[in-house]
Amino acid sequence: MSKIFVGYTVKIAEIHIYQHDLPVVGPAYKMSLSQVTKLDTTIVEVVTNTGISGFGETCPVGPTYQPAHAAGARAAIAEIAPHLIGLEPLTIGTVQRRMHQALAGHNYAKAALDIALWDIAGKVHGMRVCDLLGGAARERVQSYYAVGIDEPDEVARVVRDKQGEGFVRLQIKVGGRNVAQDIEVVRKVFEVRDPAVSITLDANRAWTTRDAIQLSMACSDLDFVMEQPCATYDEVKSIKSLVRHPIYLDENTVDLNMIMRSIYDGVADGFSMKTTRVGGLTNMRTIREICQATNRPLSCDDSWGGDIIAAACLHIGATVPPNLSEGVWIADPYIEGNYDPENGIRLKDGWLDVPKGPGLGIVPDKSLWSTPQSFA
Ligand code: 0XW
Ligand code: MG
Repeated sequence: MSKIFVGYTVKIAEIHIYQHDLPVVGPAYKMSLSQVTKLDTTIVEVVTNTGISGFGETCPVGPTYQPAHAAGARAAIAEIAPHLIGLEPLTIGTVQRRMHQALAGHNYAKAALDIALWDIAGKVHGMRVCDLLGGAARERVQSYYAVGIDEPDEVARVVRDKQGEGFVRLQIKVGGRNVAQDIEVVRKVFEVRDPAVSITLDANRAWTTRDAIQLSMACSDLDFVMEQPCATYDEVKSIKSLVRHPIYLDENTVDLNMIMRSIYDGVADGFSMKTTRVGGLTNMRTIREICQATNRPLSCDDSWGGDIIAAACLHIGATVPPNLSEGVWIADPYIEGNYDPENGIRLKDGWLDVPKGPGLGIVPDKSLWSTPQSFA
């Protein structure tokens, strides 16, 4: 039985589901197969009988980045929520099992609830989520900037600007056009890039195996990582021995099974890991351990979202051993404002400070969000 202080059993009393719009500041955010101008985020609040509430968030970057969409997240959470009322939020495994009994799949929706449970646990114990997850390896974690699809000169300009701001890693979006144009972009990028800055090319599934092999051969003198070059795991596996560059998987890594398989097949040299895709912080903690045991670098990201998901990614990201950390991506440079004006997660010179408060360390202004759909 989970108790706080004087023998009080913590129980889930209410669950609220909020919606909020996060417009992209400036031009559309462009990836190989999609572009977005406004994102629809979902926030859950899990209220306990103690007065302590936990928050979670999930925000697919549009409906085609992965098999996930904003209305789907809310529908899935609404399906699960009634089954969780009365459970003890500190027994996260028990709540997880009940979630799986209530609904198969939909990890990206369950993730928001899982994050809220960790927030509650932190607040109940007076500890930060990163410390509950094993302890922060450092108090400042590098982020990375994703440079959208554009013309070679414009991509090179952004690379110059962002490395000047202090980013130590840049992700360049490629794919969705003739591979000769991608090769031109890559060459331009390496004309201006500071050798201390690491470069990843993210095709977001768009290259054919032919494109990936051609680009890798044409740029064999340049040091970059290729992220999610092709659509399916089998395609990526088929090019692994033919390309000259390390491969990180992103969209293909939907669960722990796939992650382990990609390591033991020798396909994944590392991961661009999305917290909501894999079901939240509980599974991210396991993935961190798998990556540590097999020496695979990983980033702790999500596809989009505000302070709550950013804080969740930062807390788990802070626990990754620095030699294996590829940083924490957050949407801060592309969105305006914070849910928590004081403790909200903001980039400083390409780096992120781990929040100091209990739980996720975010005290959101709920008045920013829609009227919730509530369960009690
Ligand atoms: C750069 N990200 C982490 C954020 C975008 O939404 C997509 C993503 C990726 O690596 O694919
Ligand atoms: Mg990616």
